[in-house]
Amino acid sequence: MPKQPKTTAKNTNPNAHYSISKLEQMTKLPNGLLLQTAETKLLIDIWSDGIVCINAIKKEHAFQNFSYSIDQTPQKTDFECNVRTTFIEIVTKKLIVHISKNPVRLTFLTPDKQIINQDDPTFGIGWIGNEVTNYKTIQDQERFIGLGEKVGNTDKKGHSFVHWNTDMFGYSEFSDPLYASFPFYMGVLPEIKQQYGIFFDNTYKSTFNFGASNDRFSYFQADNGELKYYFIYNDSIEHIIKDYTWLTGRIKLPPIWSLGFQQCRYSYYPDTEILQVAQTLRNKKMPCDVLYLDIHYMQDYKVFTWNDKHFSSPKTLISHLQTLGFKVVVIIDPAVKIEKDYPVYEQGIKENHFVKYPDGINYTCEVWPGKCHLPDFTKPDTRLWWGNLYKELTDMGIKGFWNDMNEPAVWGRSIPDLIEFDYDQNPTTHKQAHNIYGMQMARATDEGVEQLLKHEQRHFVLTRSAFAGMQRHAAVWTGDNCADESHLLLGMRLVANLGLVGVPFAGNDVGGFIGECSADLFARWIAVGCFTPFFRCHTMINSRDAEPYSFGEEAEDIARNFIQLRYRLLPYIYACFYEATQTGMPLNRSLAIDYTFDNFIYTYSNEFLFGNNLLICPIGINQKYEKIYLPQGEWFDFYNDETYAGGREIIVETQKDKLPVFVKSGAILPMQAVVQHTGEQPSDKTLQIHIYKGKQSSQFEYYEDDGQSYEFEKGCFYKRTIHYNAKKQRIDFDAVEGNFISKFETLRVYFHTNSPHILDGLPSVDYRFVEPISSFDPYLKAIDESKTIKSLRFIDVLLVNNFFSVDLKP
Ligand code: MIG
Repeated sequence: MPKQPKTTAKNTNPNAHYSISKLEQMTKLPNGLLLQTAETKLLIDIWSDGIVCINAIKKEHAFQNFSYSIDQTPQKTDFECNVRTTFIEIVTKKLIVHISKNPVRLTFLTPDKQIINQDDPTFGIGWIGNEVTNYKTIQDQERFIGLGEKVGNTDKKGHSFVHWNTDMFGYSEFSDPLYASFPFYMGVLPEIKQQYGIFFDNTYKSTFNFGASNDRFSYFQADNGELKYYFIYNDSIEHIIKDYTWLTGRIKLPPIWSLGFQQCRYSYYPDTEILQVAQTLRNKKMPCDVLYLDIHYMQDYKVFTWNDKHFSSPKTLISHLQTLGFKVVVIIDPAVKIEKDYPVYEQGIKENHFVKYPDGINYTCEVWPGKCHLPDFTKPDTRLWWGNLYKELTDMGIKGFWNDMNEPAVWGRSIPDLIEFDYDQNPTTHKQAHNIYGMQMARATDEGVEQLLKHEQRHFVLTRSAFAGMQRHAAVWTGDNCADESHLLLGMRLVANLGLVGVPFAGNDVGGFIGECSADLFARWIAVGCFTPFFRCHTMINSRDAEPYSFGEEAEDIARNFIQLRYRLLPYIYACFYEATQTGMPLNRSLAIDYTFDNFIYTYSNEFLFGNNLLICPIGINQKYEKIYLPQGEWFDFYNDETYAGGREIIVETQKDKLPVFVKSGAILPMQAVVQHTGEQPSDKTLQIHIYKGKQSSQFEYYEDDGQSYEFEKGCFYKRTIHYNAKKQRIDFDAVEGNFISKFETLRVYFHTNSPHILDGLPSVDYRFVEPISSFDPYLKAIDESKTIKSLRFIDVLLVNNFFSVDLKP
């Protein structure tokens, strides 16, 4: 049972901290309880069996009842409310909320009375002026994971983080805050093998302290606003992520072209330069789907304009690139240049779209175009207006938009706090609107473009700034990183952390934005980037060329290998994205999701699973040997099928052209032939299914559709579960659901096993996932057999829609 809380005397000093005190009044509500003390009100709202919303405010305030993040309404939930002499107990099917009366403190328990989370008995929820904090007891051995775009290791214990979206050019391993805020974390309790999630729904500047500079408590705190949080309890991290993304929304199925390789720089111009990049990629057979136009395509950096000197006919350019199989993504920043007769400016003034000082004067800042006004994306009319401005661009055939600088970032880096925002008819200041600004810009873009494309063609939005729930609207990249090894590694931690907070579509600038990559580092970065959901090379103005063919022959071969691998893996990747739309599960899975209570994974924060089946161990190129960790289970070396028992560290030799990747035994990995872009039909219409022998049966949900329209909403998809039956050594293909016709006609099942003799009699090939590096250099060694799978057995069958089985025994 919870510890008996101490009582705190109310302090009469108005500058002092005070905590919620003794319960004075209690009202039962259909969904929970309203508790009142002398100074405060506390609402307990049951959202489902495992989700409870707690909201504490000062008595003189009213509950705001508004959130940009939440995308759900409470579910009708049965619960009991037992009122005892010293405490109240709310009991749902999954959870007990124990509320002591004097003072009012909360403890969350499992149905069998194990404490999962508990207010600090002395301080609980308290205020200093308007600043509000919830102090929590740190449980034995407790770990803290989540918070999204935050540096550091997976376990954030002993550290403190701030949420205040910041343009952090050239951040370091220790920088905080960065561009995006996700006030959601999960507590892991190894002692009792339990876990919970807390989403603090407050957009003011907030701090999360997991026992930094004190040995007494953890806390979350905001400068102002409500102490409103959702407590989520479930039986695994995976299910908590599912619940959290049920609350705050999940990604939409992206257009498949956005899952291909993307090439960017600051900036390609004029038009002939970007055409040349396109042509070179095609000539060199380096698959690519997307090219970017950064700020130099605009006239004087004015949004929604074109520089006609450098881009005399954008429409022709876009369709030319289209015929080469490229999509174009253009950048759009929030700030609007103050310039007479510039239509966006004139309309903005006339229709009142810009944020203002309290005296009604438009706020003026300075960014790329010079003096600018900022649209108020927290105002519904302004979002509509902004969304429509994309019309000229969508009319040209552009379906991808990149929202940068939306923290918002302005020269001088400190927007005065008194600037006013609509906040969807809850007028407020910059203090409350700052963190939500980027997400609302991305939302305006997303909703506008979707309207313009009439919900016929899927589109893509990329944002730098974000807040919880942003995943409904856009993908995110982690801003201005540096071309050094530490950034390659820390980038992977950022992407995995984003995955923990419901943002599966994320990536880093491959090759690093600032500075110049060595050829070896670039080659390694492409290999790692191939296993991130958003896969784009980008580099800063005034830096050397950074296309995958710009680093010499060897790096080019390695880059081609991994970009090709990306395309071969598309059937797997697309199915993983589909899963993300259904469950919120990320593509880059922190090992804390599946191996929550394995202490070792917390010292290997760079490693992650790509989808459910591939273990990626990002290592640099500077050391000759590196230590990696294989979690429990059995693992196949991706390149040569050597098998390893997991639950231990192993030492690997660093090889330029081999990123350590392992496949989980029992894995089902659908793949296809290489294409140069996703719009190209594979010449070989074979769906390749790689099965990795395991002791346990497994399954994979295969998903396919046209990759670009919304017809799937009307049943035009092709979905089937593939089962690997370990005992019978058989794979079963369930009957197809949906009425899309697969682009594959035949099926080849590859069976990976460390005891090949069991398959004697089956045809076999020497199989490679990556090609040998060409011997352009007479000193280079001949073909390296360590990247060949010898005599890989396979079975060919016709792909049919009904249930069928493939026997893996000859
Ligand atoms: O202050 O548009 O993070 O990706 O290339 C720089 C120019 C503004 C910052 C983005 C970067 C982009 C650059 N932008």
